[in-house]
Amino acid sequence: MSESTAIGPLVGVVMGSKSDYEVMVAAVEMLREFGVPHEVQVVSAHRTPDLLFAYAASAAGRGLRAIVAGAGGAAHLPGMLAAKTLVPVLGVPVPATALQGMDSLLSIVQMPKGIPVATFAIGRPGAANAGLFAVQMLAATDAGLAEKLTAWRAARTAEVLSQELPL
Ligand code: RP5
Repeated sequence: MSESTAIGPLVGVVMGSKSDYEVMVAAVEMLREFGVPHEVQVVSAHRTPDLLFAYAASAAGRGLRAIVAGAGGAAHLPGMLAAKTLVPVLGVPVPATALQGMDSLLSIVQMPKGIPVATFAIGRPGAANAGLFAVQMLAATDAGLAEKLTAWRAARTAEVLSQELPL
C-alpha cells in the first residue's frame, strides 16, 4: 500500500505480520501528519524470506530513504533488511509474545558490529518516534519539512505549558 505518491514513496514501513499494524500505525500516522510519501507492507523475515530480500534489494533503487521495520518475538526483520540494503533501517520492537517486546528489543538492538539498525522503544511510542526520526532524516535536505518539524515541536511545548493540574 502506497500513500501520497505524486513522487514515489520516500519511507517504507514494513512489519512481520498484519497483527503488528496496531503498533506500527503510529509510525504511519506520523508520516501522514508530515505529508511524507510512504508505503506500508507486511514482510515476514521467517515466513517470506524471499520477499524480504527482494524488498531490501529494490529499496534504494525505488527511492526509499529510510525503512521503518517492526516485528515481534525473535525479530529478525530489521536486521535482515539492514544486511541487504544501505537504506537506513529504523527498528521497532513489537510486544507480541509473553515477553512483551523485550525479546524483540534485544533482537533488534543487539545487532553485531558492522550492520547497524537504529532501535526505538517497544510499542507505539517507539513506532511514532521511528516515523518522526524518518521525517527528521528527510528534513536534513528539505527545508519545508524542517519548518514543519519546528512548528510541531513548538506545539508540543505549548501543550505542556498550558497544562493545569486539578489542585
Ligand atoms: C512476528 O510474529 C510478527 O512480527 C508478529 O509480531 C508476531 C506474531 O505474528 P502473527 O502470528 O500474528 O502473524 O513474526
